[in-house]
Amino acid sequence: VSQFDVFNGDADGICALHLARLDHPLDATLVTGVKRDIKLLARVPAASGDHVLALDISLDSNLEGLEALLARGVRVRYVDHHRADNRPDHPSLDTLIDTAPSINTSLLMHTAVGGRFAGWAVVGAFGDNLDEVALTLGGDEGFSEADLDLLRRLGVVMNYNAYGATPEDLHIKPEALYRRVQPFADPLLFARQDDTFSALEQGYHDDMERARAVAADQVTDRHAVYRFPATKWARRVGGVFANELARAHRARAHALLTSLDDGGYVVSVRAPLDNPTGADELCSSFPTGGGRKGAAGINRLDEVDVARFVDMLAVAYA
Ligand SMILES: [Mn+2]
Repeated sequence: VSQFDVFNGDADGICALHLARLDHPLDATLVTGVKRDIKLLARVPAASGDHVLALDISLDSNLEGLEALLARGVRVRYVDHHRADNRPDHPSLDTLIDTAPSINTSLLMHTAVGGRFAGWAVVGAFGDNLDEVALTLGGDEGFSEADLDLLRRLGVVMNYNAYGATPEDLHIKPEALYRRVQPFADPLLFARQDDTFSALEQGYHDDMERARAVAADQVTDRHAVYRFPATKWARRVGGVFANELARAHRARAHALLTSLDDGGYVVSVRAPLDNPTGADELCSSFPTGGGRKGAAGINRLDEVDVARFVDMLAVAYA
């Protein structure tokens, strides 16, 4: 029996996998990618009797790959917080899926492992901008304010590191980042002892400085739209910059359009933190869009559709 661990390359995906394997160590083949590279199940070469753990990747987006695995006799455990309207009813499929906006995959895994190694669940929650949940859980676990600040910084840079069009855009590829955290049951020790954290934080600050220098395309009390150039730094920092905007303007929806090399844009949408709904529906009305209620995206928006998208954003959050 072979084990395949399939996970989103962001903080949530890496922390969820890390919790699962700290709790139950197994030698697994890793399958992952950049944050937007979510159709991961289709490339899992599992055979009859093998086991797959799928973390933090939309079931709806992976339905074809999932059904192929189940048809081949593979057992699949699926833990996720993205919309899953087409969950197959199959005896070899075990799902733990919750789309509540205050839940993510590492928090689901936190519960699944009985609350062990909770620091990594706190990191995963901070990585998804779930600061209130992270502070509550971290406080209950006895972390000091200084510890929580370090866990927050770690979550932010692990999440930031997953953004890019391809793994070549990233400072460190998600599989390599997981291998770096793998020896550390305590995220505070990882942050203090492994130089990956300081390297990521330096890269993060350099990219954010470039992002903050960009003026908004359009801004009202209710929504704002930014356009970024087709550069590595823009592809890396866009998602985290959108989170920063969301925190700074809680009543406002934000859309960030990052230019693609061959024209068009990749789009990140953040619903207002005071009203964290509708981002998935807005993005899903475009062919390559999807995501969660509070944060969603479109993989390709053509220039000709930009005006229609901006109108829909304005209407959705009027
Ligand atoms: Mn996630």
